[in-house]
Amino acid sequence: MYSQGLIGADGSTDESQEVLAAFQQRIDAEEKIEPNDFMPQGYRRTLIRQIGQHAHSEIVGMLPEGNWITRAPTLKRKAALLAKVQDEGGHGLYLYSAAETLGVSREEMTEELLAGKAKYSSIFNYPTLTWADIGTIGWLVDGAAIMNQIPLCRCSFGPYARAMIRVCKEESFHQRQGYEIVMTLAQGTPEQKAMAQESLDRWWWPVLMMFGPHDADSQHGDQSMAWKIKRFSNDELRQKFVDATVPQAEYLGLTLPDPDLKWNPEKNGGQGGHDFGAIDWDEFWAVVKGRGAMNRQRVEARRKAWEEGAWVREAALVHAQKRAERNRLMTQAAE
Ligand code: BYC
Repeated sequence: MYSQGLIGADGSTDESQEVLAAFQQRIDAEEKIEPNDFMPQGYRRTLIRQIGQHAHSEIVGMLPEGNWITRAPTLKRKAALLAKVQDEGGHGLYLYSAAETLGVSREEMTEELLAGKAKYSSIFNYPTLTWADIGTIGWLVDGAAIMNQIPLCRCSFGPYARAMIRVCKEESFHQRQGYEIVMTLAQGTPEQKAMAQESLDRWWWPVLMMFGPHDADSQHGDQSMAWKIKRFSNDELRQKFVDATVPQAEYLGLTLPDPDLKWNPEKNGGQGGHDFGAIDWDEFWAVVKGRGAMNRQRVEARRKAWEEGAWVREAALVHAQKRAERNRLMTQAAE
């Protein structure tokens, strides 16, 4: 078993240049790296950090939307929201399983989260104040997640890439149900349209922060790109997201809260793209470091679930041991 020191550690690695070059050749040849294959320690640590944080994000991400299940306006909306939140739980489980293939246990990852050492996405530290927030989260938060996760389907590490294929299919349903909620509100009464706009005003900038710091400040970006864990940089994905979302907002008749947003035909190597305003990185880092509106409640909710679920984990373990023992005795008797 690998030690807890693996989690959250940087991508530095101390294999020889020859070993690293041979591994890089496999990566450059687009071969998938599987759990039992050789991999540099830094590659393993980077994956444990990213997949573990991704798993935590999915599970913590159930909380802001779960908050609205009992208050959904119709039975149809409630059923869709319930299914979406359950999907997020499933995503967390695939991702914890993918991380476990790298030699870290779910207990270790959870303890790191509860100790405040492992991160989860900054976006889930904002509160869901109105029903419109449920639409906005589906449209924009899941929309940003898809932009980030489609390239992860081509991640060099096999189990992560395969998990992402199903996750992305489900995220696509989530994005559409969110967009449809916002569209209903935007085409509804003036009060409903105002609720949709107010929600968009609050979520737009935090959603842009989801993609992580600018490339110049991205600590892991270059190495993760070289190892083909990430296929696009943080800024590239953020730009693609803005360009995809502007026409969606126009179609809804809503205004993105950025006076500096404008089409720039020179951008993206002459293909054109949107210029947009400056992101408040002080807010981002404050939220990442635990000072967001909901950080304390989110971690407390996870701690409570972890402690109250201890008996389930113990019971499952004893049950598995009993079954293994029964199978052993039956095999012995048959011999
Ligand atoms: N929030 O060197 P960088 C979902 C950290 S779930 C918090 O660029 P990297 C959904 C970063 O971890 C969405 N921290 O890092 C679920 C690093 O700190 P550490 C979750 C962030 O890894 C339910 C430091 O900043 N998606 O969509 O190369 C309902 C420097 O950053 C954030 C994933 O996890 C952030 N936003 O790139 C609805 C996708 N951004 O670790 C929806 C997988 C950066 O050294 N992850 N940091 O302490 C990734 O693609 C990459 O990890 C990131 C960051 C693009 C997020």
